[in-house]
Amino acid sequence: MAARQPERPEALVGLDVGTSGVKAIAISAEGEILARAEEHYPSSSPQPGWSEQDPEDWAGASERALQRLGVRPLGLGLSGQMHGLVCLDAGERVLRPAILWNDQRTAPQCEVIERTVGLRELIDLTANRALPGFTAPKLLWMREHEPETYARIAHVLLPKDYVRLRLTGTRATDVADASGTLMFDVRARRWSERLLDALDLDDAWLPPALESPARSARTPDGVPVAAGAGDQAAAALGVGVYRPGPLSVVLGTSGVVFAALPRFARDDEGRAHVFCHAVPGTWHAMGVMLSAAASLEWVRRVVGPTTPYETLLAEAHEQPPGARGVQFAPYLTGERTPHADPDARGAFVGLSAGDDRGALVRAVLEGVAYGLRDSLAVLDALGVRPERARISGGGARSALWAKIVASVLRVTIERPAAEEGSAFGAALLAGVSAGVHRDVGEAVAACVRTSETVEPDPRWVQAYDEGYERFGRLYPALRTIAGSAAG
Ligand code: XUL
Repeated sequence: MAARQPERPEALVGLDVGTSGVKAIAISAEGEILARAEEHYPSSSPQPGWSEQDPEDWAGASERALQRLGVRPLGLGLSGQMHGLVCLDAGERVLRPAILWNDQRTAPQCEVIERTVGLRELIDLTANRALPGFTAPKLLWMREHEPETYARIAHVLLPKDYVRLRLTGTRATDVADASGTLMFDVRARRWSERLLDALDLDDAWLPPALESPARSARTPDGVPVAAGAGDQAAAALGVGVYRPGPLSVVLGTSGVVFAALPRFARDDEGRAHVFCHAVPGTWHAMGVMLSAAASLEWVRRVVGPTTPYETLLAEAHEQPPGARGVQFAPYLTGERTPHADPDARGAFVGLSAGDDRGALVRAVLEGVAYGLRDSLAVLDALGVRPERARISGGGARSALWAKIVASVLRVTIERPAAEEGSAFGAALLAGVSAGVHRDVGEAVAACVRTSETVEPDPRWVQAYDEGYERFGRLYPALRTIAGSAAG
């Protein structure tokens, strides 16, 4: 007699469609991680500053990762890289490679948008200013540079929403992800007809925008699929930031400082992103730097491509705070918060003959932390004054980096027990959508735990206050030598 297959366990499943790959996790109703699977895919940069991916790669990788989990999903939640433009024709076929969040080609279109609509009016309508990573400027770029393809657009989707379409046949998005398109009235939580009219974009292209825990569709097997969230809102839920309290700090490819707001608020100059949060009826603000862990990856590639990260970080640990005066401007791929400048470029300054690899790596870790403090300063203008932060993202695994960030931001850092960030947040939304949890607050209370805290080092805080003051002079100085360092 054939041996009976063991029953596959029931689980809540979260899927994060990221930039380097997809991550799928399966958790129990109490937040225990039952299974995880990752699948990777390439990006391409057909011209300097461009960043594209094939949406079919996301769909294939998602299907494989979900399969590999080996569970019976009670619910599925989606999260993903934000702002990416996926264009489909009337037969729901992909028209061109997706243009991603870190693509910098649309600076001229952003200027046109802010001139046509008016900066104040734009911030009134969308709560944000036009930034090259956002979705609407990419549509304007296509209209100008690829008019034939543009003429065939019938549907516009965000990255994770294309995966939803492939898994369920349903076109839908959520209000948190829609907030990053620049076509969304963030205060009213719906597409902005006035903005779409002003830019002459067709509202028929856009899918319904649902609150994040709402049920958007079912898979052919009947599994309910939550609307989900952009990766930053999902990462915040995944570390328990669902209402005002601790910040969410992410040290991923990009670096993020994120705060749940007590009520809708916006920055009059649009320096902070103000988006809908993944908790119905609430908002959040965040600052986004484009190269956080990406800066560490870069310096490793340059100074020690075969050296393990642990070795480089140990060498950086040998350095005093302030890296003996070496400073790093982390603008390798332009910047968003607070400089909104796709042409900004990175630099090392203050080098001495005695400086070694450890000094360079330490300066990179510190330069990224100063960039995060710039974002925190922007949130401060909205009344955000946190004492604690929850940290996630690949860079958060470094104890040294966590301590530098705690000391530069002057906050106590709490490390979540589960490192999965966005995928974990997506699984919590799956729990609400499947009726396992009543609401997001209950899902967070049942599932999110912290494992350790990292306090600011009092001996480092002063060095970093001084270092931050000098860091503030770096970007304006680099601008004065535009064409070389500042691009
Ligand atoms: C958020 C943003 C990035 C991407 C990266 O505004 O652009 O965090 O979502 O995945």
